[in-house]
Amino acid sequence: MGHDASGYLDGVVFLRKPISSTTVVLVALGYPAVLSWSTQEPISSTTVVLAGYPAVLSCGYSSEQPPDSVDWYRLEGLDAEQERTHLLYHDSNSGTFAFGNYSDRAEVVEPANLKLQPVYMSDNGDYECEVPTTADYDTFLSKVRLQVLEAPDGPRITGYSPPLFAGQTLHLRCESQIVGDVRPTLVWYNGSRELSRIDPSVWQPETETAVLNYVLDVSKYDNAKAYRCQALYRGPVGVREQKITLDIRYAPTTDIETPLGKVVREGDDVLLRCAVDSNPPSTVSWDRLEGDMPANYNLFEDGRLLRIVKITRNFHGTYQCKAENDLGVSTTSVELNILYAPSIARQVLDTAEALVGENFTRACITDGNPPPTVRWSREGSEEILDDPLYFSSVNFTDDGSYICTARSEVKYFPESTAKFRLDVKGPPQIVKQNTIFSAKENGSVTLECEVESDPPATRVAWKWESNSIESGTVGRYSVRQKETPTSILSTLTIKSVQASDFRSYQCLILVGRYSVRQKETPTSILSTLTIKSVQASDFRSYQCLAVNVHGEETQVIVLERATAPPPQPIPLVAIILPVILVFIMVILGLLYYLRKYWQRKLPWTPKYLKNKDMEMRAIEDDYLPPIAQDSASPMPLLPGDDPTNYYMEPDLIRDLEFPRDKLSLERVLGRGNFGQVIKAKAQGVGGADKPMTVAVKTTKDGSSADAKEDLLKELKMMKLIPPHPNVVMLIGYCTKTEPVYVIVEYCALGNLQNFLRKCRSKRDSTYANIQVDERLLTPRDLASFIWQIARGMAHVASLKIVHRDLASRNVLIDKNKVCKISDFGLSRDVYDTDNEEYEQKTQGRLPLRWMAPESLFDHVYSVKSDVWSYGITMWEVLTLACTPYPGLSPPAMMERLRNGFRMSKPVHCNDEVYDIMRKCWEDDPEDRPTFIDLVRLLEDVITKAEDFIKIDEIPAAMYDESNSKKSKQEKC
Ligand code: ACK
Repeated sequence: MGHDASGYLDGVVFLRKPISSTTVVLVALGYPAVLSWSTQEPISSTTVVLAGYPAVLSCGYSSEQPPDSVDWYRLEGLDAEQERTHLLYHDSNSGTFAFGNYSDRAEVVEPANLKLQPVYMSDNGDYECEVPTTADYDTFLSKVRLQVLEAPDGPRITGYSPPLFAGQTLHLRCESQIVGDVRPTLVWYNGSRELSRIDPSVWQPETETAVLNYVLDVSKYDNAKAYRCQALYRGPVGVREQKITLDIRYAPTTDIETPLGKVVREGDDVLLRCAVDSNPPSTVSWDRLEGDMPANYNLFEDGRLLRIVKITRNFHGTYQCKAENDLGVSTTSVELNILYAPSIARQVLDTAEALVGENFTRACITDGNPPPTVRWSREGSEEILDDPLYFSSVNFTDDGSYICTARSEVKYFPESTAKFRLDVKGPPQIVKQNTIFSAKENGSVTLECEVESDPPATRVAWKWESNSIESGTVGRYSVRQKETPTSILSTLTIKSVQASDFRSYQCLILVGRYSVRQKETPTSILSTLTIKSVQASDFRSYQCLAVNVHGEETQVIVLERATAPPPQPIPLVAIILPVILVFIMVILGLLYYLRKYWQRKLPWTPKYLKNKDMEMRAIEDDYLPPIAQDSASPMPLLPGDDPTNYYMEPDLIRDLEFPRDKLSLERVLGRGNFGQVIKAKAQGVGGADKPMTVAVKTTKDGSSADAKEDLLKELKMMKLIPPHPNVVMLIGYCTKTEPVYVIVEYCALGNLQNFLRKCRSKRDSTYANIQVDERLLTPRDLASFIWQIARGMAHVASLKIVHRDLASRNVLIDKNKVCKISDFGLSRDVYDTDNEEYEQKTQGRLPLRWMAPESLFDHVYSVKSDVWSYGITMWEVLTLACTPYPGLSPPAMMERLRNGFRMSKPVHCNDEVYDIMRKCWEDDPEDRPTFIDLVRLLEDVITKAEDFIKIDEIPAAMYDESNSKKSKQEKC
């Protein structure tokens, strides 16, 4: 048995199994195949084909002529004769007629074969064809079998059984059927990315299954990823694939997203999203590490989105999200920064009371995020003050309102301000007005003392000797107190004025943006002491004493005898007296000039001064009280300085010995070689309850007996001087035991020379701006200083005392800028070691630059030589304490002086003032004015004090700080 293989063998042909030894099965994939026919065999051929493919059943008929008709039958069983169904009839002329479910898929292909397209599994079975032959009228019959196979299923993936855990290795296997020669290409994909492939050529003919493995180390990133295996079959089976999606389990990881930011303003909403990555999904929870969660929060997206509505500052802090699944827990936190506008604590606004001299601090307590910068200012002043506000020693001038401003670096936050009042309380203040009153004997006078006090003074009294009157009349004396009504200053401050604020107001306590502050001005009391029928003993000093809960204040008020109007000259006296006077003066003048002439013939040399006799003389002349002893003395009475014009107060020559244990020494104010000045408190001065601040002059430990002697000499001098506002007042002394103490009134601003020099360094650009202790030093002050010095000296001169060391360093100045002549008869080298003004030419020191020519060359001292020194002191005041004769050495200065040289006019003072100075420097002492003349001349100047100093012309170098580093000799 053979077979005809001349049919269509294009494509893949596979042999499943032989039906019999004579059967050849040919299947053309997609193409018809013709099988040969053997009449003796019931089944001539079997056609095997995959379902869905076309199949051609070969009739086996062959002839040169195509048959006229062909019939095909489906055989239900082997006994085909009885059980066959007409499937198709083909007539070459009239066409093909197919029946049943073959009607649209069956056709006859030349010569008589049957083509079914496609074949179904139900087509499985036997078929018969019948072709009538015209030649022998016979019929050609042939049986064929059709075997329909299922198409391959496509690939199958094994090796994957979820769940997997990150870190495991996965062995994937893909296998797909090989059906005959229908062999697939296998390919692994991850998404669209090809991972590996295998070609059909590798499979052996007998292999039934194609296989391709893929090994993978899984991580959490592979979760939910699709892995595909494709089997690519040629022909109608085409591409088959299977896909797996990996399910990888892993513990959560978290992150927090802040869509509205981590830095928010108070009142804003906050959104925090907890981004969780986990498999299986986690449960999410939120927490605030610093405490409770805000009340007004909501959760969305299964708890992952946290929304806080209108957050407030107290809910700043760390927010934590926590995610948890079976495999673990993860937390992440975020710091929420809530910005808010600056505000100031209420207590900053509280009014404060401070006592004079106390320390005072007020911190501006603020709140705000970011923390605001804080600064203080005083109401009405531009000056910026530090926080905390601090006064080391509160003064009445510190009384006022202070404003704290808190400003945020965040520009859109408004600044916040708070104002408080500092109410300074303290002992009463005696408002300095007139401290010298004058009256005529038998007349009446009213002394005034004005007291300002906060809190009000509880007592204002007048004291002298053993008298003390608060009010009422005692004999010729009556005291009255007049209180000026207390006014209340009420201010209303409105912040951020708005349109609605433009309206009328009542003085009420208001609320909200409005604040009311009230300040009571200190009570003012004018206390007067009226003395009727003034008697000689009334010309003395009185104390005005004011007391409140914080302390007391005393003011010494002096009643002077009024200068009597010049007596009406009797005509005879008017003629004779001048003649006698002129005669006496001519004689005296002649004697004076003769003496001077001879003395000037002796040249001055340092050698001369070294002469022992001269040394002794210098010391004596310099330090012994130069009271006129006889008519030959070169110290004439001052014309106008009437010796009866002072009243030696009995008190003062009385014993002023002071109990040493009532003195408590505080600190040294200044020291010299032999002596020192100490600030002290004296208890019980003038019967006062409160201690009084005083200055105590004493010798230093180990100083010589001479030093003590000098101090006692000065004391002796001071005991002779009744109180005068412009002369430093002797308060008492301790002489019974060592060391000797001389107690004098305390002058808070120190000596005038130091005071003026201090003013220079504080000078801004003009005199008007010179500041000392926050007080302005004005041209009027300078005028007042020289006037006061003249007054003090007039008092001294009236006592026929020659000072002999008048200079700005020997003038003290009290807290009210009252000048006081000091240093009477005390050796000048005792308190001022470095003082170059005393040229050390002898054992003592001489104030050469202040000395008049007659004192320098003839060692003659008089009130008029004090007038010379006064002229030099005036020059000092007007130059803010330059050293006289700047740039000249002492010998050069003396040589020039001998030749008539005088210091030139300081550029910034006017001619009128310079004229006064020059008058003091007249060669002839008699040509110099008296101190009383000087007081009057200066009074004229004071009335036009603004012209006194030409402010703009002050040489800047004079006040240069570097100048203060020069030696005193070089100053100016
Ligand atoms: O300029 P001062 O502080 O004032 O330095 C000197 C220092 O002592 C040496 O003389 C000061 N001084 C002298 N007497 C008094 C006084 N009565 N009150 C205050 N300070 C005084 C002077």
